[in-house]
Amino acid sequence: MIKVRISKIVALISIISILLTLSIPIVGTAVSATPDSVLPFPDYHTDPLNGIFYPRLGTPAFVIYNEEMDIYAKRELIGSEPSVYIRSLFIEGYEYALEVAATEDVGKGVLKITVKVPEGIPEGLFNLTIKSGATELTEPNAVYVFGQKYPEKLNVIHITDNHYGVRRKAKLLKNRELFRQLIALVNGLRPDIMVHTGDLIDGIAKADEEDPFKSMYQDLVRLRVPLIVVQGNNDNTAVEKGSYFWEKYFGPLYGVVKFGSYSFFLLDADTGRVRPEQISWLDERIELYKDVPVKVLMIHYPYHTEELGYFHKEKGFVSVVPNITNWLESYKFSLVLMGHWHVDNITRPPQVPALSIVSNAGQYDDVDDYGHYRPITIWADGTVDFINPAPSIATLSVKYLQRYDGSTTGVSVIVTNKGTSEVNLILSVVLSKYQENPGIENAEILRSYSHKGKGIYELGVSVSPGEELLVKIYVEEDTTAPSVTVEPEVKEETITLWYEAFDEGLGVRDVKLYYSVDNKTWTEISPEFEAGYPLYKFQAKAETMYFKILAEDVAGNKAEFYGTVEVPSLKPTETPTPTPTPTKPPGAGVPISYIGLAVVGIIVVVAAVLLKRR
Ligand SMILES: [Ca+2]
Repeated sequence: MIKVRISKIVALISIISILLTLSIPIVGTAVSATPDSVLPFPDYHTDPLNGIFYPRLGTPAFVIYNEEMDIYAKRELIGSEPSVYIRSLFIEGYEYALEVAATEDVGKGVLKITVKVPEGIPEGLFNLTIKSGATELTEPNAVYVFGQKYPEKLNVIHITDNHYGVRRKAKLLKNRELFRQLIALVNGLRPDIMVHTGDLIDGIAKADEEDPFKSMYQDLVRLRVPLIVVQGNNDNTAVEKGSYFWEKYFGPLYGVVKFGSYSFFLLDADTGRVRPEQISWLDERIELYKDVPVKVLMIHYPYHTEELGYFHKEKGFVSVVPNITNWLESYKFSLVLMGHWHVDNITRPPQVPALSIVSNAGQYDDVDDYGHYRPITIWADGTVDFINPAPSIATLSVKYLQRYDGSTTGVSVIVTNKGTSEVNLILSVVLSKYQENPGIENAEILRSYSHKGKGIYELGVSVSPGEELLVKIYVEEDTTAPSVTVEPEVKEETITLWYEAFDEGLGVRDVKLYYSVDNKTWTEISPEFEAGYPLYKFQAKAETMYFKILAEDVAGNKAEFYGTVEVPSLKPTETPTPTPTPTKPPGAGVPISYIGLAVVGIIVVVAAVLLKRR
């Protein structure tokens, strides 16, 4: 891992130094060192992952034909006259060029590129690409094209408090699974925008804990709907430790997204500390857009009850809540969206100056309290309709059993509707190959394209009340059994088997785990649920314990895997004994072809774990 990182950094440095050596002049009018006071984002503390400061994955641009759009990129990465494109795998033409109208150095290492959106680009969500010489910068899901005009209303889904994590902790892994299902459902329902009010990530423990941000980014790239997001106090744990992963992966800490009749102001509530600089910054933008009919404030902390402000040397704690309520009153905000409380809470005028909605959490809070999302309609005149209480994926859910990223020949999806009305969903799939007429069950193909050999599909699925559908799409019959990686965790005499199952074709349907003392008699392990996540645990009764995993894919292909765990506390003497090679019990009748490799893999994993523990 370290080697990879160093080589990437070296590569980036060399690209940058080559660009500097060439010292190609920046095109356009050079208005150097006069920072534009109304940039839509504040100063960054670190470089954005893709060299683009704005628009971003979390603060996209919404555009119509013949309109100008400002793009802000890292000046030193753009060596020659830039060209700008928007691209989407899910739109037939794939790539569309935008016309560069002007470039301008706005200071602090930022280059502004003004582009015009030509007519005829299909409506939809695109990646934004800046090309300049050999450099290509791409920010995913950063541009949404509405077409001829902005819509009369926005269908929005509000999600908040997902507490996503990747560490081996039941709650984090459950929350990750729930978030992935929420992304799939939002894509399925296809609103105009997904808005998120923070705690995307659960609090991190160490300054270099970048993995949850990186993994979240990879999940957000799968969105087929533009996302506007502001950080919460848990996301802020990274900032507290000096790591600006939020800026690197998602967007600025606060900012504004404005288009047509709509404006969204993002207030970073930190952990309740809001500096006066941020208030002045937002003051200026709100005043600038005072004539925009619809104003929405997005903030993690409910401003109407929580204390927000900063400490002043002489004055002590200074609250910024009066500033917020003054904005809502004076500029006639239509809506305030919030999270943090993990409950639904609706407060209306005259109790508060603007309709204030706190939505229930996306994370796992209890057996019947998880995976919430709230559909909201915002009209161009400022009227707001919403569903209350916030629905949950316990009622309507979309669960992909397979990666749908172009790495497999098939994908299956379980769609469940426990509600009272029929629901129509759009499911996106990328397969490793394209076929005009792939195998398909329980869905119809709405659109399909071939891109560089991959198969791009959008499926229409209708699911009746009380129905559960297994949707399948495949370009090859699935004849390969799943594979499993296992890492046993030994704590005293309790063994937890952490596993991950993969499949080449349609996806894994079922996994069963067993243990044995003698490698002959097997006991199935019933999962213990912690925060809704199944943990497979058993008690060791001997120094060497055996485990077995049976995995089955959606096509019915089965595989068995075996392994051993050494339990140091049950060792009779200090003399080390050799680990017996795990063997398949005789007479199980499983084809050898798919056992051999897996067993070797598990031995390696177990050995590695044992070595690490010493
Ligand atoms: Ca398979």
